Amino acid sequence: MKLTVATTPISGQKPGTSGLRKKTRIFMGRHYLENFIQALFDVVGAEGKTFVLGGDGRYFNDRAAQVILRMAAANGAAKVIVGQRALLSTPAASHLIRLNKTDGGIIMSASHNPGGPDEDFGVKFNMPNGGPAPESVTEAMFARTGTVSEYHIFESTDVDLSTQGQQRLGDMIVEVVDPVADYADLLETLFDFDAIRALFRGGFRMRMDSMCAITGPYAVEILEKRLGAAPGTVVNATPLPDFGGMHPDPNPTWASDLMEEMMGDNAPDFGAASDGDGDRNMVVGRGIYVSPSDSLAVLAANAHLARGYRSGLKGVARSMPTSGAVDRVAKSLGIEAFETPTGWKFFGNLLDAGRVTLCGEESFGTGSDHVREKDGLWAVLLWLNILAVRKESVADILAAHFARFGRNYYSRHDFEALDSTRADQMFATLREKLKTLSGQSFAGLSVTNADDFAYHDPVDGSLSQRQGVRVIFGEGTRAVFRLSGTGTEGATLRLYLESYAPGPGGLNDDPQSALADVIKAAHEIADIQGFTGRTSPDVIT
Ligand code: VG1
Ligand code: CO
Repeated sequence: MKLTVATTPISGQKPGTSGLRKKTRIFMGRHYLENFIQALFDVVGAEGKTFVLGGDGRYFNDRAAQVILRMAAANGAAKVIVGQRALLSTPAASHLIRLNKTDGGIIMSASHNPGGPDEDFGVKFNMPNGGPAPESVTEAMFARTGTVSEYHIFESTDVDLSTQGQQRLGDMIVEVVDPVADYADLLETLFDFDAIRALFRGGFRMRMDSMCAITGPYAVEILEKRLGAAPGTVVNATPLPDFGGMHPDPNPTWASDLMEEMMGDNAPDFGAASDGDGDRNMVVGRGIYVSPSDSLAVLAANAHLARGYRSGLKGVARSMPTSGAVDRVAKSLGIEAFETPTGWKFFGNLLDAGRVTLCGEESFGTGSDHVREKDGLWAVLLWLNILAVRKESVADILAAHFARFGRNYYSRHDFEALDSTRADQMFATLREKLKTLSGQSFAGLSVTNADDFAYHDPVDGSLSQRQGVRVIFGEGTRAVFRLSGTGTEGATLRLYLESYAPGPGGLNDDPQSALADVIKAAHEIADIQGFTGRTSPDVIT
C-alpha cells in the first residue's frame, strides 16, 4: 500500500563535494533519510524511471536500501537495479547506470569516512551518464529539502536482496544483480589480462588491501580468480559494516599496515589499497610510495601500453589542487590538459564531450572515460598492465619518469575538526588579502600571483567560483588553501603544497623537506596558528 507521510523540512541537508554526508545517527533520525530521498525524487523525477541502487556495505546500508526501494516504488519508479545485498562499489554503480541506460543511480556511501552507528553515512545521486550530479542538481535538492512537507513510501515487508533475480514491489520491478560480474567484464575489455596473468605466473607478488570495504569481492574475483594472483593477495577482503574499525581511506596514514609491508624486507613487488566505496586507490612499489599526482602522470605517460588506450589519450584533466606533473606529460604528448575544481563531477562534461580520456585528483582518485567516477581497481589494473609490459619495477618506472619530466614535489596537509567559525574567518581574511599578496615575500619565497580559483566549464559554460585560494611563488611552486566539503565534524582545512624541480631529483627525497619553505610561507600567509590554534596538521599525505 502506498502511504503519504507528513514531514517537516529538515535543515542542513546540503550535498557537499560528493553527495550528502552526515553522522549515521542523523541519517537514522526521524524522517531524515526519507526527507532527503523525497527531495531527490522531487528534483530528478521518479515516475516511470529506472535507477541503480547500491552502497559500500557500511552500517545502515541494508536498512537505507529498503527505505529507498519503498520510496522509489511509491514515487512511481518503474524499476530499480540493485546490487546483491545492496552492495555496489561507486565505479560499478556508474558502470551499471551506463550499461543499462538507466535514469541515474543512488549510491549509499560516505566514501573514505569511517562507518558504524557513531561514524558516517552518505547518499549520492549519479546522473544518466553515470557521473555525480552537477552542482545545479545538488543545489536544487538542497533547496527542496527545505520545503518538502510529505514523502511517499510503499508499505511492505523487506525486499529479499540476498538472491539474484526479479521481484515486484507494488508496480515496481526490483532486479537484484551480481554486483561484480558486469564491472569485471568491463575491466577485461580495457586491459591485457593475458599479460597480467603471465606476470603473476612468473612469480610477481602483490598485496591488495581492501580495508574491509567494498572492493574485497571485486578484487578477489578480478585479481585472484581471473588474473591468477596467489590466494590471499587480497587482504581485509570482506566488507564489514564498521570496516573492521578501520578508516577506509587509502593513504600512508590509514593504510599503515600495507605501507609497513611494502617498506619491509620481504615486500611484495606491488601494493595497493582502496577506500570505502572503491573509487580511490593508493599504489605502492617495493620500498617506494607513489603519490597520487605522480601516479596520474605515470599512468598518462604509459596508458597506451594497455589495450583500451592503445590509440592514445584525447586529453587529460586534473583537479586544481592536484600537482602539475600530468600537465608536463600532456605537453609532451601534444594533448590538452584541463584544470577543474575539486570533485569528480567536474570531469563529467569533459569526458562526455570526448575532450579527455584520463582524469585524476591528488586525493587518491584516478579514472578514465570507461565510467564517470574515479575507479580504484581500474588504476590498480592499469599499473599492473604497465608493469607487465615494461617488465620494470615501480621504483625504476618512477625514476625514469622523474628523469624525463622533472619532479613535482607534493604534499597535502589536513587540519581536521576545526572550529567552523574560525575557519571561515581565516578564509575571509585570506580572501581579503589576495590582491595585495603579489610581490610580497614569505619564508624567502616571493608571491608572483594569488587568486581564488574560478572554473568556466568549457563544455556547458557554467561558472563555479570560490574553489580554492591559490598562492603562486613562480613556476611550479604554490600553496593552495581549501575547506573540505566532505567532513562531518567542524571544518577541515586542506593545505596543498607543491614545488617543481626540473632535474630527476632523488627518488627517496622527502617531499616535506623539499617543501619546507612553501609550508612555512603558507602558515605565515594564512596565519593558520592564529585562527585555528594548530601548528601542525592531523594528516599528511
Ligand atoms: C575530498 C577530496 C576530493 C574528492 C572528494 C570525494 O573532498 O579532496 O578530491 O573528490 O573527497 O572523494 P573534500 O571536499 O573533502 O576535499 V570520495 O572517495 O568521496 O568519493
Ligand atoms: Co570514495
